[in-house]
Amino acid sequence: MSVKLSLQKGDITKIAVDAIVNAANTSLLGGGGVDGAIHRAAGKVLLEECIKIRNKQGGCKTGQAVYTIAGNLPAKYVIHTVGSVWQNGTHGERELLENCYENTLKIAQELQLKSISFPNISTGVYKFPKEEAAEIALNSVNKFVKQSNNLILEEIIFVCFDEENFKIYERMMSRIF
Ligand code: AR6
Repeated sequence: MSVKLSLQKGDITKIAVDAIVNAANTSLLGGGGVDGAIHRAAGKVLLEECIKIRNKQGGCKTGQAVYTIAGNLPAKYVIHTVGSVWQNGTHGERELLENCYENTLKIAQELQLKSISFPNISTGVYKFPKEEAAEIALNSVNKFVKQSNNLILEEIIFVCFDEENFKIYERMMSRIF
């Protein structure tokens, strides 16, 4: 079965999928942006689960991913990944952002998830240029899907909160896929 890739504008906390992805930070203790919105909507169980992971492995490195249950969210799981902070592009920012998508999708496969939604990781507080971040997101997902035998995922949704990202994704998705 081939995977369906789609685009939505809005709030990722409202989407009922097997997993939503959180653009977290290395502390896993929550923050602003989409991270704050996810923690607020999920309730305190999310922070408690993140603290358990912190106690076990000391947070989450940039480009890596971990998962928790999703508390009050309509999703079943939250996969927390830490995007790269944009500096000037010479600090491995692109590769690290690519790793976020790849490592998140690996977890989704391990959990045998059928649907997942991604926010535009790193394009808020972390200031990654939006065009480049979108290209990396779409190319990484495309590469993962093409390389996987026995892909369990059936639907991947890119969720754009701001109009600028939405327009970029709209244009790029028709070109890449
Ligand atoms: N649903 C979907 N996307 C959203 C939502 C939402 N409810 N709210 C914001 N966005 P950011 P980053 C979009 O700053 O750049 C946090 O404090 C937003 O428009 O959330 O990876 C963490 O704790 C933007 O396009 O994440 C970290 O410290 C995108 O989400 C740091 O920010 C990402 O913006 C991570 O920075």
